[in-house]
Amino acid sequence: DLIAPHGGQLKILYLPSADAAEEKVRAVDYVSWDLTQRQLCDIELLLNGGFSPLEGFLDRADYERVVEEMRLADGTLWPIPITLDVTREFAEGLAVGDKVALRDPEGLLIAVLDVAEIWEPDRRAEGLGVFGTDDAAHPGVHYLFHQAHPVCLGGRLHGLSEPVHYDFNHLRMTPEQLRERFAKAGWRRVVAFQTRNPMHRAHVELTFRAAKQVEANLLINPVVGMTKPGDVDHFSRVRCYEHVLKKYPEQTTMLSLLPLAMRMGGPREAMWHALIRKNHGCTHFIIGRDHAGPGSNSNGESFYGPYEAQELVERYSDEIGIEVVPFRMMVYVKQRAEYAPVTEVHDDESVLNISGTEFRRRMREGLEIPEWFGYREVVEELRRTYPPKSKQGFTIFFTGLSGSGKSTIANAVMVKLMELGGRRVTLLDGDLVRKHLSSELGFSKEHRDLNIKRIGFVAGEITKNGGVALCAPIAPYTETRRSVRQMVEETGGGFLEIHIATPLEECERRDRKGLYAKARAGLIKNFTGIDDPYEVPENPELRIDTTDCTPDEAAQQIILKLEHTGYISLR
Ligand code: PPS
Repeated sequence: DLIAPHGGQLKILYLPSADAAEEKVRAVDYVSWDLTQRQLCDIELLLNGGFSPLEGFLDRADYERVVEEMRLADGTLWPIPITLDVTREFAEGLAVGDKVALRDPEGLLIAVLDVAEIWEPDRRAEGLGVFGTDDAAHPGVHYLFHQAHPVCLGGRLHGLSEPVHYDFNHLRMTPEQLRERFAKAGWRRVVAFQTRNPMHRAHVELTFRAAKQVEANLLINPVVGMTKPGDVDHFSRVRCYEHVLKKYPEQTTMLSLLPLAMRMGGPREAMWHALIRKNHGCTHFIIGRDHAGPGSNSNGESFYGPYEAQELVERYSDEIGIEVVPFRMMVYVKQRAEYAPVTEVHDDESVLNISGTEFRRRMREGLEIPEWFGYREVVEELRRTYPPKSKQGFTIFFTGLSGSGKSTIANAVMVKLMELGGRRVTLLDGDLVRKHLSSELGFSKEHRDLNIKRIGFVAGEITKNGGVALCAPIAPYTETRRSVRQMVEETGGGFLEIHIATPLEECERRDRKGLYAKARAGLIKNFTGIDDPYEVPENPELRIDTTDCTPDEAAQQIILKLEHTGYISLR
């Protein structure tokens, strides 16, 4: 017999197919709510029994007791509030007793909610109760204060269709499916390992030891719903887990993905994780150092102690029904050439460790990752996702007056990059853009901004896909240039602003296109530098005055800058 779910019974909330078909027809007349990304994760685990014994989104009485005492109104242990938050406008059109059609972003009808209560949560009290803080540096608190909607709908759920996934479907198992797999495999004791990070040798050592210690089989159960902002994307991680799975003795270990939206709630979240794994048929749950840790608060201190999660869950060990396997941090002991819990290292031994920050730095700079730290296949997989700077895309954004030499230099840089090879380069010269992207625009402030933002969008796409975008518009406004920088940097690629600082007198003396003469004569209005402003960049990556330097020299300076910053390697 497998372990009983939390509350005794697996609460699967899907309607039988005939009822579901009828309800789908009736639901045409219900008001619809488009589920947010977090709600979509929550509802998947509500409907498939992952959150048993919950039968819907919490009402106020449940919510308040969960926040204050970690219990539902009926006394059942439950650490994290699962609520359906909606906008005030949406709630105003509703009454208790109404039905709401809950849809995914594509409009697919996932479930119907019987509205039993419409109420307003106290987000500060929730932060303090659930996370122990109202500091918005905590990602869970930040979500409550800045992303969550102000009104909650409590009530029972009736599931109609499973949330759709297109990725790794063979690895996504519901509590029912996992329980079936365990039963078939004859696994009676299963220890679950929760993770939101790529797994390296230390993780494999830890899980392997945990499984041996409690004489259980192992379930690697990574979260693929929502994790901490900035984490490695789940696509890359799952490919890593698939490599890691092969490191365990055959038939001992399974991999299943959990569509959970994490709150980074430390101790309470650890308790939640344990209950969810119990619902999935696991008998044991590993809690290591800083479980579901949210990082540091506004004063740079940890929100929770490194083993606070273990302590909390152990306090409730009688009640939670799944056994916790606490683990100290694993470190590599040089003399023994193996991993050990930090508490088992002798005074005369030295340990090796690479922090997450150091690991990311090495990846970024294309440096070596030692064999003792990471499996070769995993490191290679991560290198595909995080190529070194010399393989990442970047944007060079030239700005300067008309006739300052932007296009000429951009062209020279393009040719030099092509000479080096290995990079795809796109030139978004001012005139080219005005011909192909912005032909309907003039030179008002609004039109110039629109023009620059279009350039920024295209440059961002090119950069994201590993290419080089060379932009050469006048871009006279600081604020607009800043927003382009942001657009490009958000893609993870590089951004270099280069001010071609040739003075107005020199540009006007050259007057290649004869435009300055026309502007002076009043034939062209709002000409930059004459009767329209140019805001000089304060901190460009490079400033070049072409009065006494040739385009070739200017381009050479830029190439050297790229080499210094690591985006190209001249060998
Ligand atoms: S902006 O402000 O960044 O949107 O300008 P941009 O797209 O770079 O276009 C500048 C080119 O358009 C020609 N031109 C003018 N420039 C400035 N002000 C006015 N009123 C104007 N009218 C036409 C000019 O040739 C600019 O080309 P470059 O290559 O900069 O000399």
